[in-house]
Amino acid sequence: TEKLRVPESLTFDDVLLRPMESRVEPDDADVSTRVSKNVELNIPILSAAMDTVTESGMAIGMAREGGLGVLHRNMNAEQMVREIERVKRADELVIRREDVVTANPGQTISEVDEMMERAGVSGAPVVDDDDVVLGIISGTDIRPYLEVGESDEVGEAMTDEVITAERDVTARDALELMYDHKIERVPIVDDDSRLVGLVTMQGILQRREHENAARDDDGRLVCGVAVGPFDDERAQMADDAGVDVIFIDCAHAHNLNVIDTARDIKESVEADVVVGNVGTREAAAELVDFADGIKVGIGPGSICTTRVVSGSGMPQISAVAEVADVAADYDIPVIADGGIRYSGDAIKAVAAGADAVMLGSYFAGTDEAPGRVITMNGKKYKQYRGMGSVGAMQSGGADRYLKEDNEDEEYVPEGVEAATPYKGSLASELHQLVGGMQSGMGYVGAETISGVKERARFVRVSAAGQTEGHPHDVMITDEAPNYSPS
Ligand code: RVP
Repeated sequence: TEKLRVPESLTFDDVLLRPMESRVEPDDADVSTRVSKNVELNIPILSAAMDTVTESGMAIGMAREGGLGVLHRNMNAEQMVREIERVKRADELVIRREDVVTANPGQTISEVDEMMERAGVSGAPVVDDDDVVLGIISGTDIRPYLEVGESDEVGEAMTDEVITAERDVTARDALELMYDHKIERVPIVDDDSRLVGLVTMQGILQRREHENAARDDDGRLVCGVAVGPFDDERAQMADDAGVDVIFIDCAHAHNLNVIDTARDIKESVEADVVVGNVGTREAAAELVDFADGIKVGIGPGSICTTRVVSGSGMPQISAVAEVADVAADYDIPVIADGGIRYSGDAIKAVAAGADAVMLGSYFAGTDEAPGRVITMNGKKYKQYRGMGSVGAMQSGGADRYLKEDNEDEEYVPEGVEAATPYKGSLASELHQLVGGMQSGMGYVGAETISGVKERARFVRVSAAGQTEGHPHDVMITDEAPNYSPS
C-alpha cells in the first residue's frame, strides 16, 4: 500500500565519505565556520546544553579553543545570568571595576598583604573614598615593610606615580605602557581619575595563550545559552547579559506554538537566535524566514530514548541533509546535534550539510564538564544524563519535551541517566576531534567546511563494510586516544 512505500533514511554508520582527488594536507584544512548568521567560530564544534555537560567552565574552555559552549537551562534565571557573565568576562582585556581588588591608603601593610593573598592577586590599585586612584601597591612595595613595618599604612608604602590608561585602550597600547614603565598593571580611569577597570600583564598573556579563541567584536569569549521554548523572559535576560547566541531548546521544534514564540523572541533580542531541534525539510521551511540558525536532531543522542519511547525520529544523516537542503537557499547555518561518537561522524555530518556539530557524551567525561569523577571497579567515570531523563526533568527541563512540570514525579522520560568514561582535559579531546575532521577534509579534498558541504559524496556501507571499517580480527592492546570499541 501507499503507507508502506517509505523513503529510506540513513545515519552515520550507513555511509562513508568517498575518497576524492586532493591536494589538501589535513593540517592546513581550515575548520572555521558560522554557527549562526552573525557568529563565527574557529572550530565547528559546540558543547551540548545539558546539565552534565555545559556550565561556564565548559563554555569558557570551548570558546578558548575556538568553539561554542551552550549553557544548559536547569538553573534559575539569576544563575543563568551569572554564568553568562562568567564566560563573557573570563578573558576580558579590561577587568571591570567591580571585579578589581583595591586597597585604601589607611589600611595597614599586613591587612593589605593578607587581602591580596586571599584574592590571589599580586598588586592592587589604591583608591580613596571617591574611587580616585592614588597609587598602586604591589608585592615589591610591601616586601621591605614585612615584619618591621607591618602596621605602617598603605599610603606610605604605595607607588604614587601611577601610569593609567583610558577605557578604550588596546592590548598593544597597554603592553607598550607596561614595557616603557616596567610595570605589570595599568589602572583604567575616567576623566576624573576615578577607577573604572584594570589591565594586567597576566591577563594579556592568558589571552595570548588562546589565540584560536572564538571572540565577539569586543574581544570577549563567545557564549551560547539554551532557553525553554516558551521562555521569552529568560531570553530577554540572557540577551541583556550579553549572550551571543540564544538556542530555543525543544525536542520537537516543529511544534507551531514553539515556532510562534521563537519568532517573537527573535524580534525582541539582539543576540542570534538558533531554533531546534528539527529533522525534516518541512520543519526547516517553517524556520527559514526568521531563524539565525537551525539545529537538527530528533532522537540520535547517546542518552536519548525518544525514538523507542515515542516511535518517532529521523536517522541523523538524512535529517541533516533534508534540513540543509532547505536552509542553504536562505544562507542559514545548520548545526548537527547528537549521535556523534567519533571524529568521522562529525565530518560526515558536515558532508551532509551541517556547518557545525554539537556533542554531549564526547565532552561529558572531561574536566571542564560539571560533576565529579566517580570510580567503579577501578575505572573512572563522570555522570552523564539526558535532559529528558527523570532526574533532569525533575531539575526543571520538562518543557523541552513539551511536558508540564509535575509534582508527583510521574514523568514519561525520553532519556536515561548514565556514566561516561573520565577523559581528562577538554583541549586534548578537541584536538582529536578536530584533527580527525581535518583528516576527513584531506580525503575528500576540501580546504574549508563549506568546501566539504559542496564537494563531499557518500558511499553506502553494508553490514560487512561496517565491520571492516573498525579494527577487526585483532585484540587491541593499547587503546588509541581517538578510538574505543563501542
Ligand atoms: P550525544 O552527543 O550523542 O550524547 O547527544 C547530545 C544531544 O542529545 C544533546 O545536544 C540533545 O540534543 C540530545 N539530548 C539531550 N538530552 C536528551 C534526552 O534526554 N533525550 N537528548
